[in-house]
Amino acid sequence: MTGEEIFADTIARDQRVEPRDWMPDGYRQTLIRQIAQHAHSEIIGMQPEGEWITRAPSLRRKAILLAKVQDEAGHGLYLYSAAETLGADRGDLTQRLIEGRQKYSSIFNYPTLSFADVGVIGWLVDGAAICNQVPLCRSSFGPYARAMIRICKEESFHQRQGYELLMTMMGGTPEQRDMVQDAVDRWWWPSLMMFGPPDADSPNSARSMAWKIKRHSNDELRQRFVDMSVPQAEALGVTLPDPELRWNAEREHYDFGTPDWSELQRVITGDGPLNRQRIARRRQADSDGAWVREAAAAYAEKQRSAGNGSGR
Ligand code: BYC
Repeated sequence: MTGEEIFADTIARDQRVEPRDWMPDGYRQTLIRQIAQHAHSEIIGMQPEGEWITRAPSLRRKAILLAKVQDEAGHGLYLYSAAETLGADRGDLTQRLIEGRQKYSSIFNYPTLSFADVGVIGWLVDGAAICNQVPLCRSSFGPYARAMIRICKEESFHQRQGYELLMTMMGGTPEQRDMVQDAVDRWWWPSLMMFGPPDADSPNSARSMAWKIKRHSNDELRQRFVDMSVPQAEALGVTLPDPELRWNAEREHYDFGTPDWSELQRVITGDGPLNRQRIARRRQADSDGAWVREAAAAYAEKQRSAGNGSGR
């Protein structure tokens, strides 16, 4: 069989494509685009919650938040490593991010105004991420699928810590309950936008699904997220800010309103509330860390030449 036939057969039999296997260039480029965007999202996603580490209300909350934000850095590293198996260069991907040539999730361009936002990010943003990412554990590209298994385990812990934080606040003072409702009002619609544009306007979905990189369309996953979130909101005692939200017995799903798609377009093309600040911070971190990368590369080089010198 030719490489092309082996690839088609691997996809048809639901097996994994591995880095050394032949793959169509479009498949490789789609994966690099999606995995890099995903990795950038994890790294930029450290900023909104990271801003609250020094202002966490207790030592326990600070320790939990530190661990969570550190996990996001780890997710970024697994994903950049998966992209490297496709021939991408990590430094080049970072450059593309800070020059605005590659995207990261729209959700991280909104401000975190109170500590309730930390809980709502855990509940809704990590919840949306889980909905989107659990099917990616069965993605056709081996290194991506394997990275997602580990990431999903950690995301599920993140979601629980968010929900537990919100439960605690909802059992507190009226002001605390108002903070939670205000955070839900601000994050609900942007969370729905995390799944991408509606299927009719999603240029990449059909191709990605045929290659089994994506297993479900953007709208299918958005519906799954709404269905999952409504009972959780009821248990928490908050109102989701959508007057059109109601159970549809015929469809056996919740009907819901239409997100403002023009807002998603603005945010993913660099004009959201905090895009400039997020990228400026990332650019600063990249230049602050340059000496560490240089020192690590010089050390690796020295080890290599010492190894060569001793005949190993
Ligand atoms: N934000 O054809 P479409 C996390 C772009 S991090 C920005 O539907 P596709 C977490 C899309 O890239 C969560 N851009 O695309 C971290 C494409 O533009 P390009 C991140 C978006 O790829 C810290 C164009 O719009 N998760 O979990 O088939 C703390 C057309 O879209 C967005 C992932 O990245 C958006 N919302 O589907 C807490 C998951 N939506 O690239 C949590 C992996 C669309 O052609 N990624 N675009 O210039 C995916 O599943 C898919 O890439 C998407 C989009 C569903 C996002």
